[in-house]
Amino acid sequence: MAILDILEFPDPILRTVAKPVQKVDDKIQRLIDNMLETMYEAQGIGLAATQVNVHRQVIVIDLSEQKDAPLVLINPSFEVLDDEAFDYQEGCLSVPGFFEEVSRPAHIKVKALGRDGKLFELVPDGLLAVCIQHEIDHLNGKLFVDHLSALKRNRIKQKIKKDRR
Ligand code: GNR
Ligand code: NI
Repeated sequence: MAILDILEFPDPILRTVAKPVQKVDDKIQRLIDNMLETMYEAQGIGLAATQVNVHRQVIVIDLSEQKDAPLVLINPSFEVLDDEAFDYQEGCLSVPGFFEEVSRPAHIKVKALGRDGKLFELVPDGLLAVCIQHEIDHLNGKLFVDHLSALKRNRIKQKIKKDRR
């Protein structure tokens, strides 16, 4: 397995829209293993392929304490079940060091393929619903900072640029 480099905001590559996976083959299995290793090493609770510069619809998540319950979503889609919102202080491995409250639909129904290539459905709530929406945003070239005001987003961009100097 391998640790992959994680792209960081405001890298324009993070704006790439991922394509669906056509076949859950050995190459995708290797990508999943490498994404899981990268996510665990970075101590994240989720990772989208976009963040490691692979523009296919693959997400890994693990919310467990023991880091022994990986969830893999390939070609994910979701529908919003009601109009309740859930506010959560979000962070992102591609925007390191910044945490801001984002409001998202609280209740969703998710469809995806697992790493076995089989379609499954999930009705997550709480942090899992937040995390799945955060990761699907990545596959669409979107970041949590896009949900903030332009003022907040630009402040984060300037701070990151300043810190890199
Ligand atoms: O590790 C992560 N923590 C997190 C916290 C609140 C909301 C979303 C997340 S996902 C993030 C890992 C990441 O950047 N995934 O894309
Ligand atoms: Ni993220």
